[in-house]
Amino acid sequence: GYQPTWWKEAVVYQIYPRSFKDSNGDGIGDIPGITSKLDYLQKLGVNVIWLSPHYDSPNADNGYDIRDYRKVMAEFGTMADFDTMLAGIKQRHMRLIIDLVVNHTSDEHHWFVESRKSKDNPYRDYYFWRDGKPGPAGSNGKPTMLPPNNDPSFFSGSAWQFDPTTDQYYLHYFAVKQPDLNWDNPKVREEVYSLMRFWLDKGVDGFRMDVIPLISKNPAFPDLTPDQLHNYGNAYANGPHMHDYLQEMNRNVMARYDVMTVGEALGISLEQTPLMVGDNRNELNMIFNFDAIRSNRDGIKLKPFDLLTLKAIYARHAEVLGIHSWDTVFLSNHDNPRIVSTFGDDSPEFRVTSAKLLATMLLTLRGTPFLYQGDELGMTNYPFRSINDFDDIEVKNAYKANVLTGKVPEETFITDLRHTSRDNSRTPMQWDGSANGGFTTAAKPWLAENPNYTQINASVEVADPNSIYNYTRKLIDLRHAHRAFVYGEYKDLDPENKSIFAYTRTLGSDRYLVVLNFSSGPVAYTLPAKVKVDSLVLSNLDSAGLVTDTFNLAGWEARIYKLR
Ligand code: ISL
Ligand code: CA
Repeated sequence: GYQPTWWKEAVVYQIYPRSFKDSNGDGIGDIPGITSKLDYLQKLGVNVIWLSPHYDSPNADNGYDIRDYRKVMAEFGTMADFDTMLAGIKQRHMRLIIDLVVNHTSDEHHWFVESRKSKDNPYRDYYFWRDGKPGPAGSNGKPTMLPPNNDPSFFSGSAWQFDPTTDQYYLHYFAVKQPDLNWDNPKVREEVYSLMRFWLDKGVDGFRMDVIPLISKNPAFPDLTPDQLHNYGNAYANGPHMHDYLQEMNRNVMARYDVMTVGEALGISLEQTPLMVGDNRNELNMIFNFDAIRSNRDGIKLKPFDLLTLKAIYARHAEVLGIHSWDTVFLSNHDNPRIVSTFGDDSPEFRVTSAKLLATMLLTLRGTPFLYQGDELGMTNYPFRSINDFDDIEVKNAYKANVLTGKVPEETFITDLRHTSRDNSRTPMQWDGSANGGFTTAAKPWLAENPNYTQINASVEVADPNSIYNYTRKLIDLRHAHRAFVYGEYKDLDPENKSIFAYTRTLGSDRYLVVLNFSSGPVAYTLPAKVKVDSLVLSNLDSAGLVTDTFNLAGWEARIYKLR
């Protein structure tokens, strides 16, 4: 069976600090704000917090562009504030993992400021600098300059930026202000390991590693083929030394501490996953695969949700990862729209029930569950109307590249982004019914609060025994109380059923059944003859008391049974 460890048994809660809680009235969430809400998190029952970047940053990409890895972002507070927060987390028997963003830095990081100065600067090789390619002759008869290759940036345009100081281009897979670090330089790797130790020595319990599969590049930078251009994330991932560097990092850093690591595995297939997280690989503990969370997406367009596809993904995970590779379960984060609006039904009729069903699934599937802030309240997507309502650099750049050039009609663009924009999940937490949802005392938060905060907020939900918050709390208790939900074998009872997701988790004689109606209409579901129900453990509707072999499930009903 599995080797038990704390991070397998954890329930993780992601905090996006900018949007969590503002303590000083400047409209921006901050670290003292987080500290003031630790009791709320402890009561919910989560035991690991993943904090999105809290480091000094000019915020081209909300902190995913780091200027100083050893400093706290001034808007978020001071190092003393961080230490107080960490102590408060430990006092409550919770743990903290922080975001490690080391595929790239900010262009304002001291290393890059030096690097761009001259070709022989000692920091030149910390980044990728290349000559351009001569293009066709321009209007003045002289050849124009083209980027070194055709790599696109995730945030629109070329991944190469020309820098007139030395007449060369530098690589940036993300924004122009996020130059990629050159991991082939051993000095860069030592710098990274050293900054990791700096935070671990303070007592943090591990890292979520941003776009970690991109750290190793082919230094020849060949052009991508038309096929590769279709999914350039896959082409960028899994470079020639990725596994060497992760193993080196593990030897130099992780092996010396009791830590949890989770890699954001952009571009890694399920088949490649055991090579990163296998228990004899000494690389990472677990990764985020994007197969499930993007199963109803086609770029920025939403595709209809298909339960069969989702079930097939979870079945394949169990098969491919087996008992030697640990998994994650998540359907939301700061890069994706709200879970209930995307995988549930956020209409007034079904928002509460479907949000509870999704929580039931996340907290009973195999793998460490990750909840995103506000999911426990059933927070929804934001009603974006115009480009001015957005903040995200990904949206702004795509608008320039696609709408302003006439390639995509404005209305189509806004409609798509209303469903898929990252800003949907970045609107501030809805703490209570007062102005700006109690997030800030400023007249205006950095990003508008969802106007539905008057109904959907923590103060109402903590007090209501039937709220999504209190239901999530019960689920977390249940997962912590029964190891079958953590280490139990997973079996999908009816993979071909289009509206019902029914599965068992079995650890020795401890057996549970989870039945989820992924549709808004009533469905009758008959259990396979050999599955014998003992008693109802938890349900998101109170109609579910009866124990029979045929369940009459209401729309979005979810039930957990103990089996005989
Ligand atoms: O969210 C995406 C598209 O909508 C992804 O392409 C995303 O950019 C990708 O998963 C990488 O995400 C991570 O690195 C980015 C940062 O903007 C994201 O917030 C972060 O999660 C660059 O650091
Ligand atoms: Ca603040």
